[in-house]
Amino acid sequence: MAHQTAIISGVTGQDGSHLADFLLEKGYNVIGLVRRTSTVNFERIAHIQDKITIVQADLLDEVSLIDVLREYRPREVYNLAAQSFVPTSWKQPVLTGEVTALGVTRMLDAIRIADPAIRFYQASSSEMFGKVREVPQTEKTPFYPRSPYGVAKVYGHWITINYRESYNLFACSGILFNHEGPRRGLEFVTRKVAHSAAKIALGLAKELRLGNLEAKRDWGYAPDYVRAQWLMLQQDQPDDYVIATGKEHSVRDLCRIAFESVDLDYTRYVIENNPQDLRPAEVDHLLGDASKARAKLGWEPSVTFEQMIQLMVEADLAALKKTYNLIGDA
Ligand code: NAP
Ligand code: F7E
Repeated sequence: MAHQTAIISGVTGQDGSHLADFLLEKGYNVIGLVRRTSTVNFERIAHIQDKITIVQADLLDEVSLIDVLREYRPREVYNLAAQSFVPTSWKQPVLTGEVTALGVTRMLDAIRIADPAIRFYQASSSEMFGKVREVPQTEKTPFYPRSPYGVAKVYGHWITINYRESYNLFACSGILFNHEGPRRGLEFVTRKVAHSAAKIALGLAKELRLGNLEAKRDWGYAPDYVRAQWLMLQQDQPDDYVIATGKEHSVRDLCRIAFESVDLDYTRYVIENNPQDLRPAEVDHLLGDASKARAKLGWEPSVTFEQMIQLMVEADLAALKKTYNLIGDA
């Protein structure tokens, strides 16, 4: 496996940066695609910037994808790029569709044109289950997306299957439930809570405004989930897999655990049902069944929800102390 080439779209994102770490460890030559921005946003890949090749390409521009595939001739392409924040998908539904839905077709067409032997991973999402039709959700559960993001991901999922069946591509779709860690964007609820708990513990903030505290998610640890992405592309046959922990927690549980980790009572700081953080249509409850991935990929999660939240709060405490030049414990 030494010196295989892999291309990652979305390498500046949470998963892209973890996948780049993982593939470098495996000896891959890693090519990371970045879209052009007026200022660089390489925070998550700063530690590996000299070990990977960064190339400009955009999911909105198919020629840029074809060119990069022709130039670097990868064995594997991981399509992690997306407009991935659910609330933004109501504010920018067309942009979300262009990137998160049609972007998948552009990448699949680029592969078909440049080299149909390339193995392809599509980042599908538990948001496709939305208003769930059964509990827990498996690869066979019907979809009922509840946001423009979820709808776009359903399109990306089915176009991946369609290109596999139409053109015999080695195309896999990973239906990943929420996964988090210290590199999670600040707007997602686990990081928002971890970061605020750390700020309040350090006396840098007084309150935390949130939306619906009763929503439940099956939250896992991002480095575990990128391992599953890689495993899917190492199989003899392309297939689709649910990746989840099989355990659910509410946003309220998340708050309690995060604040308890800094010896605080969340009820004194959290303001719930903040109108700006409520969604036009909510996904109340997601719980995944990853039996197929466990059996066929030998995949298992390695970090519990409680461990992950503590780890995230600790990482934010350390970063904030450094930023504000604070010394001593919180
Ligand atoms: P993320 O942190 O939001 O990263 C998204 C990445 O996509 C960023 O690198 C972003 O670049 C890039 N991107 C956005 N628009 C682009 C465009 N037009 N062309 C090229 N790149 C573009 O997301 P993540 O949490 O790592 O998730 C990775 C993938 O898995 C996404 O497809 C997401 O929808 C999906 N997913 C995530 C989860 C989860 O819980 N994390 C669960 C299921 C599925 P910039 O840095 O320039 O913005
Ligand atoms: O919300 C509730 C919110 O934004 C989780 C993306 O990676 O995972 C992610 O999507 C829950 C929702 O993630 C706040 O209403 C309450 O019920 O962290 P989130 P998400 O929408 O589940 C899926 C699998 C993806 O594919 C997506 O790309 O938490 N919630 N109060 C809040 N959420 C946010 N963001 N902020 C709040 O203040």
